[in-house]
Amino acid sequence: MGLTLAEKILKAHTVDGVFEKGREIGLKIDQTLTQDATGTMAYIEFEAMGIGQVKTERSVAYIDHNTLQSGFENADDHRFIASVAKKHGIYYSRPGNGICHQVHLERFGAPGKTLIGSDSHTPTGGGIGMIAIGAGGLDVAVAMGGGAYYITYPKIVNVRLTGKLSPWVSAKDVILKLLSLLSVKGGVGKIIEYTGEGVGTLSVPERATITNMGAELGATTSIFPSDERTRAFLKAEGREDVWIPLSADADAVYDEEVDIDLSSLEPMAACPHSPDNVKSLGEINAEAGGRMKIDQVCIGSCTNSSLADMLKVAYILDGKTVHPDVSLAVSPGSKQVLTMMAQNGALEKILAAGARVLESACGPCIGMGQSPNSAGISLRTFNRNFEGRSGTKDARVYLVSPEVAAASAVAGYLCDPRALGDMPAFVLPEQFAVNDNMITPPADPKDADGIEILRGPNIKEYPKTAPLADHLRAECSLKVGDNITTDHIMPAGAKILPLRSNIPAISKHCFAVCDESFPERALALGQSIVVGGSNYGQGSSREHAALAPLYLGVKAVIVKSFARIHRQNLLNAGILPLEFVDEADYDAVSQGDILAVEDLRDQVSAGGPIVVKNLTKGKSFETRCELSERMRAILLCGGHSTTPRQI
Ligand code: MIC
Ligand code: SF4
Repeated sequence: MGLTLAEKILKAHTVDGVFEKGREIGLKIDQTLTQDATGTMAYIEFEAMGIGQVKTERSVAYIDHNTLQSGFENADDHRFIASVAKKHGIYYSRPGNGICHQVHLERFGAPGKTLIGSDSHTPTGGGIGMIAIGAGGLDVAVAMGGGAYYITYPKIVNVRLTGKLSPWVSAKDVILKLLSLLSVKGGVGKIIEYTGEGVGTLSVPERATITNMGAELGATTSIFPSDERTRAFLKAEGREDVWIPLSADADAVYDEEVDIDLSSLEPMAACPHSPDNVKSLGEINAEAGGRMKIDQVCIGSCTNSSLADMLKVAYILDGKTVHPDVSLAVSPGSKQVLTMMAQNGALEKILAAGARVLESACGPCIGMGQSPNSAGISLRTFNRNFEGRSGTKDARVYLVSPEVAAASAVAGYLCDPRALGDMPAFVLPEQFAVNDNMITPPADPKDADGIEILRGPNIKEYPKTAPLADHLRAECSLKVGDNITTDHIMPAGAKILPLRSNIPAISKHCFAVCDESFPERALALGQSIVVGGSNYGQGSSREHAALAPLYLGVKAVIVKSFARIHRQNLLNAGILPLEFVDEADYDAVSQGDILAVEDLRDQVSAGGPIVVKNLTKGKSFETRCELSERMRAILLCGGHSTTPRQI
């Protein structure tokens, strides 16, 4: 039986476990990446392992998230990460060089390789045929130390692309279509593999937009074949030598099939507050009484900030002025993109139209500035529109393509770019403006001992964990609903992100979006349990969404279902992740109920259902905690953090 492309790469990298569907497999990781908002913790964890030089083929530390330096904290973190990188064999991409996923695609990604990154949009690398997976910082630290990265052998979904995108319809519309079909939990436990003759019509940046936002499906990762278009992209980057052709076997067997005819797609938008709340522009305008007036447009982020995107934006803005009621921000994805825009005149057109050009970084996407006005309507080319993420609690964020964003910025309302008429061919240069002067190579290993790690006063230790107790008796300190994101659990934004290296301080903001009194209540209780609905923990890879609850004494989280990375982060932190066997039992638990689990260690070891008693209601219910032998051992001893050398 033939293999899918994803299976070929997974098989070639399986170093532990049995290569069978549904079983846990340990993967050899060729490359890692970190960014600064998750990186400090990851490197604190890496340092605790006592390993000298990283054992990967290539590890890169990017500075792209915490670039607004309104205090010493972010700059201190950058300095810390730079010093760790220099000492331990890690390449360091300096602030200003660009967003990790964009730069990694340009400068380091290679078909057939495995990559894990402490950021959920690491699957961007699937655009050039990598198996690129988002993970918690601790898992990335283990991989840097040469340890395997464990996943459950996923289901493989074949998304067959036929036809060709119509003018002004974009790669963003392909992934929005898929989100409308599969939803934000439709990809959990799955790899999305793209096949079919439509693949060849898409350039690498377009493919990367699609694999990037596969994260919003909850998928383990997404992948495109490596073909002549991949080769042309790598050649333009001066890296043709890493190109290899890769595709699925003709007789590959997939678990699910989805057909998308590219020619049938139209421009769409994901409406507030979820990336799968997808509607056509016509529907949205009709709901708004004809035309939806807008306040802000932001173009950029790791989803849509390539040169190809910026060329389209420049063309649409050429000779026009941004509507007087609209603020337009543009953040090119990398120094390379910005340089080429400066060289070919695209930047001048964008500036002349009145755009506010920002540095090449995550910026508004993570609430680092550019928060919209009160109840403002913001069109963004980003990948997430969760409530409050923009920094304005009552803002309404719509996710759109760069084409829709630019056309609307000029019109002042949500606008269909197809009204622009004929679309010129946007041709990418054969040679990109390669200049790696902002990527600092590590020191020679023989000089590593002499390199001092520069630790600022805001950088605190990893919180303490403890072996799993025999009995648990604790109050339900918070009950939340379905699709709770890590932006709910541990919000980001310009005010909170500088606390990423200081768990006691950042914990004060835990669950602030849902209930501002939670941190105080949880601390006062000493230990407690959180109850939630389905797809709990969707969104980012931030392990802070597990470490803050750990610090606040959360011992277990009981939900209908978990998102993959967050569940793993809870396990790594020694917090028990339980799922209701019968989802109806969710309704029978109230905040304030006292819950108890007896013989917890024995029940976890036995691997069967775990019985939770609701002492307040006088009822019991069953939960499940499916774990491999390896993970069970880790959980029993209190999570990965107490066993950092166990790799
Ligand atoms: C995000 O887009 O939510 C982030 C910020 O990039 C996160 C990582 C983080 O919280 O630092 C992610 O996607 O993993
Ligand atoms: Fe940065 Fe936004 Fe991409 Fe996250 S989604 S890596 S914040 S650009």
